[in-house]
Order: sequence, then C-alpha cells, then structure tokens
Amino acid sequence: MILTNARLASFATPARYGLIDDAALVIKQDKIVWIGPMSDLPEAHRADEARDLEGRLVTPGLIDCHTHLVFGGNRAREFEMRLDGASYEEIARAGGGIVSTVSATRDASDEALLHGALTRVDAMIAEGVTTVEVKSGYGLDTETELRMLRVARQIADQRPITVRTSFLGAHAVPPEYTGDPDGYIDNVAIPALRAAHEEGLVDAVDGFCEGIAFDTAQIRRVFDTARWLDLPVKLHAEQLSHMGGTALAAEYGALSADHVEYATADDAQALAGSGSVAVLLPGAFYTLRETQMPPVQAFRDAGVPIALATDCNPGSSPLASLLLTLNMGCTLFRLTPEEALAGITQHAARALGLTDRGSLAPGQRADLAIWDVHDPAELSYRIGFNPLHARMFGGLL
Ligand code: DI6
Ligand code: FE
Repeated sequence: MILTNARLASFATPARYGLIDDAALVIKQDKIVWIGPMSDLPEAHRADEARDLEGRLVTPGLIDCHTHLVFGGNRAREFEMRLDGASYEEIARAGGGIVSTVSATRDASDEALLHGALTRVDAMIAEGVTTVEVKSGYGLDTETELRMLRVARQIADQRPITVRTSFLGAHAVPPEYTGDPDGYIDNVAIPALRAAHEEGLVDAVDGFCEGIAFDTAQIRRVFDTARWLDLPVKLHAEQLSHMGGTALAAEYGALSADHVEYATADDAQALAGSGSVAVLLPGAFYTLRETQMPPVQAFRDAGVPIALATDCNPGSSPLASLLLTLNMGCTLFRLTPEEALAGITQHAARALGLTDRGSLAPGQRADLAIWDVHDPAELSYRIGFNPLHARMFGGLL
C-alpha cells in the first residue's frame, strides 16, 4: 500500500519534527519500506494501491509508555476528600490511596478487570495510541499480580494495540505487611516477580521509590532479581520527594526514570550517562496540584531524552488522554510542542526499549496516526479536541 499527499512528522530527519511535505509512504505487510517526497517515489512503487491523504499530517502511532490501566473500582471519593483538604500522602497513610484500589482489584473478577481496562484502552485508541505500557501493582499478592498481568496481555488479544507489561509488585505495602516493607519485598514481591516471569508475563520491572512506598535498598533487591532474570528496569522516582531513586535507576541502566519532579542536575547527568529516558507525567502533577517542576532544562542540557505519558491510574492521574497530556506537558512543564510530540512517539518507544517504532522510517513498524491538522503544534495546543482522522496498526487501516 502507498499513502500519498501526506505531511509527515517523521522524527527521522534533522528538520523540525522531521517534517517531510508532499510526501509518500510505502507500506509492505506490517512495515514501512519507503518514505520521502512524492517526486522521489521510485518507479517500482508507482503502481501500488494508493490512498490520497489530501495533505493530512501523519505521525508515528502514539505510545503511552506509563499506565496503570488495569485496576478495580475507582477513587472518586478520594478526589472529594482531597478537595476537603486531605493530601495524597495523608490518604495513603490512612489506608486509602493505592491500598484501597488493591482491595477493589483483589475483589474484581478477571472479566471485570478486562472490561474496565478496555474502556480506557478504547479511549486511547480513539486518539491514535497504537502501543501502551501496562503495569501490575494493585494486587500486591502473587495471585492478583499475575492476574493483572494476564489481563494486560489479554488487551492485545481483544484490540489491535501492542501491550508492553511492567511488573510493579513494589508499588505499595499491602495491609497484611503493614510496618514490614522488607518482609513484603522478600516474601511476596520478589517471588511474585519470578512466578510472573516464568509465565512470560513480564517485559520490564518497575518500582515506586517514595516515602509512602519503598526506599532505595528495598528497590535494589527487586532490581537485582530483575538483573538475574535479564529483565530491564524502570522506576517511579523523585515524585513527591528526593529519595535517590533516579541515581539508582541510572546505576541499573534503567529504560526510564518516571515522574522525576524532585530530580537534580546530578540526577540528570546520571540519566544521560545510563541512556535512560526521563518520563514526565503531568497528569499526576496536575491532579495532586504539585508545585515542584521537573528539571526540564537540566534534562535538555544533559541530553536526556524526555517522554510524556498519562500515568493512567485511579488515584493520582485518572487521565486516559495522551492528547491532553501533550497540552499539559507544554503548559505545565514548558516543553515545546515538538519535544512533547517526540515524547509520545520517539522517546516513548525508547522508554519501552522498542526500536521498531516511534518514528517514520524504512524498517519501522507501520503504526501510524493520521490527523486533520496541518501544523503538528496543533496537537499540543488544543484542549479537549481530537482531530484524529484514521490510524494504522502494523499496516492495517
Ligand atoms: N505513582 C503514581 O503516580 C501512581 N503510582 C505511583 O507509584 C499512583 C497510583 C495510585 O494512586 O493509585
Ligand atoms: Fe505511575
């Protein structure tokens, strides 16, 4: 198939957004085989089945590289409590927060978990998302952690989207281990990780390094297990305070360090040295009304790739819109629209360790989003407006 008369934001040339105007894109099976100006289209491809895009913008399919979209229940009541003045940390310490979603998730059937996840995935697909990362972390016992990951895998059977899973057993201390985070890590999180890996359910290993969760010594034990199993790591680091998680993630060559509001210029240097991506999550910053901005300029100066994601979860970021995330990345964190769009394509792919997507170039997977816009900055600038015209998953429109 050949797509003609397109404006490509390829992220594969030195131009702004890697823009190529009056372009064509040739697709064979699930791969892009040629892109470039229509005037350069090789003779051999001119006979292929063509679809005229009438000047529309084509971007790589969008990638949401940090979500918790499998969970039971919701936390609307907690939202009300925060409006009454309770803080996220107070609610968590009083047994609400993550732990309340753990009860709801343990109580939910597999069917209910899958149904809830699909409603959120469908909202993402409607905005051009073709790859989504999904974490466990609301089970906090072996059985429910594995169930969450199986449900995450089932999403890809039910929809044409690619799902990458992250094991997040080290997300919170469950009620049965209150006061004994070390016991939880050693007796539950690490054995659950081994069991999940044995079943082929784990693409990466994540953790929550925070005062209300786990310290660096505890996360280190999880990361040592990941290393032993030859699994890549990533980490929720420096979201609400500076705990040293970013430096730890860099030490383990993490795919990404996520949130990173309290990261320092030294942390940025460490991430640059390890080639890790800084994943910014403006939905959580917005929802919790945080004021500590991530050190975006330090990331730029150090050459750390910056990604953006929804952090879709029932508590700190009940957000399923990657387009709104783009806008928040620009408005709240002062990213440029070009950085923001690279953050949900090129750099999001890297945060998942995927080299076959995130840009438009020969050899890349034909995951595309086709938009009724001319200037790519329009995707960041509008609020609550979805200009998606069509999408392609692995060569299928
Ligand atoms: N950081 C977050 O933003 C989510 N998890 C995490 O480690 C919040 C999860 C929740 O509040 O349910
Ligand atoms: Fe998260």
